[in-house]
Amino acid sequence: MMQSAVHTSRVRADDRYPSRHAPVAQISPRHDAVVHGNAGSGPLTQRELLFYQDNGYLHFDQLLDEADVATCLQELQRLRLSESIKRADEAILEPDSGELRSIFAVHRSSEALRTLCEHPKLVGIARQLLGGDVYIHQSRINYKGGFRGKEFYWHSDFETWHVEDGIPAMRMLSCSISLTANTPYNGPLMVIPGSHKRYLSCVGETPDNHYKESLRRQEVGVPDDESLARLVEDLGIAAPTGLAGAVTFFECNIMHGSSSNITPLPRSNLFVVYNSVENKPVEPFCGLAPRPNYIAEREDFTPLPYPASN
Ligand code: 6CS
Ligand code: FE
Repeated sequence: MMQSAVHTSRVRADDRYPSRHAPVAQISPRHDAVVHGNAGSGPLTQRELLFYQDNGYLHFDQLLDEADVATCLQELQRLRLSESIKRADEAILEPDSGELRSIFAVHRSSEALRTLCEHPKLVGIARQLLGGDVYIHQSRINYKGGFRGKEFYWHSDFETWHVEDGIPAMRMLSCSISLTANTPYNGPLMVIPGSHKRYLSCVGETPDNHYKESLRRQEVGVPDDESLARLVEDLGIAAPTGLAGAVTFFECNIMHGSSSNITPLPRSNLFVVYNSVENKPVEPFCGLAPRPNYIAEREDFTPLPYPASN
């Protein structure tokens, strides 16, 4: 009794998804809608909306033109070879090899990548799923190199965005754009279909400046083994793959991760996180200072233009 009083006292009254407070993990139901718009308000059919509603992701084998994606891959090669980029705060290096792992806020640093992040096909789908105007909460390239590209351990993005960035509700999504082929062998995105309907609270307090560690190798804000086993037993795993130009939209609370890449074939993806303008961040629920703006937007909530003028 005493103990739970101690723990609950640290939970803010406006925190609808407490995590990293209690000494044991908990699985609780989701409180928010999954699809916030409707058929007719965008390019997705009723069938696609229902698939997303049930599974928490939606995959398109060839949504974008090869040419658009090829320009972005060239841009990635340029960024990857630039020493100044590697030294920038936005660049995240692998913990052991020092190889480039991610570059954040690429919609701010690269014209070509910004253009792709604002592509009307992507914005149209994000607007339909999120029910209206959206802005970019985060963008990044994950360069999972060949031979020794490291994994991203299982996590719900929302858990981190809620606890560390202060995003109040599940009204955001990620879009993963394949810049190289994602095959069953080179560490593609894996999702647990349907896991977006359950919220897994995590054990362990958030350390100061957690992002400096977590973006290289995440250890706090990941599910415990028992909860993860339960999810997979109930729901299974899907790993959508595709050539460059394939796109996977996935709900902010879906459990996902990816394995390391020991093939010689790099797996490079551009990730864009769209958030509803009605779901702007408040103070982080962990009580610590917010993460830098290049990881989690909290200054510029200008809605992305749509329909675009092209
Ligand atoms: O902490 C973050 O915001 C990021 N980390 C991971 C492992 N996935 C989502 C997100 O980009
Ligand atoms: Fe993630």
